[in-house]
Amino acid sequence: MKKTAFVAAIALAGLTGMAVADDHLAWPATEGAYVYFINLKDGATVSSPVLVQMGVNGMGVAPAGTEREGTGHHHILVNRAALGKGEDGDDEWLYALPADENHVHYGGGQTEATLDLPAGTHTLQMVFGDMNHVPFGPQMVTDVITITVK
Ligand SMILES: [Cu+2]
Repeated sequence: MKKTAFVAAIALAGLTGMAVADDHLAWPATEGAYVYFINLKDGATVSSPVLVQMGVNGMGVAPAGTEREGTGHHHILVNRAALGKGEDGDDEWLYALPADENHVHYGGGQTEATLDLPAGTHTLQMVFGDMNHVPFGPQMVTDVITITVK
């Protein structure tokens, strides 16, 4: 869907040094908005199921599919690298996030959830996405944190 246009936009941005256009998003992220883990810190030791409270400042939370500018929904990337070039070479920032054990969607508009994780260390990263599950961009993700499940 509109993939050619995205690729062209990237190529143009690369040539001009300008930011990639937002037209792959339903609407752009609100300037100054950000997401954050409310209750988890990098290096924390926790027990499973792991409670995750997800905060967003400057934008609203709405269920997936809700056409309301200035809103989006939370995702957690579990045990995967930060978004970038995917295995197929595509820019992962431009496409809807997959839904699997490494990409958990909170499309109901949840701001709190639990993750069942085995004992050991795990990485988590919050990603805020638009109504179509497309990440809003580097501004709307947290740092990757590492937690230890005891
Ligand atoms: Cu989603």
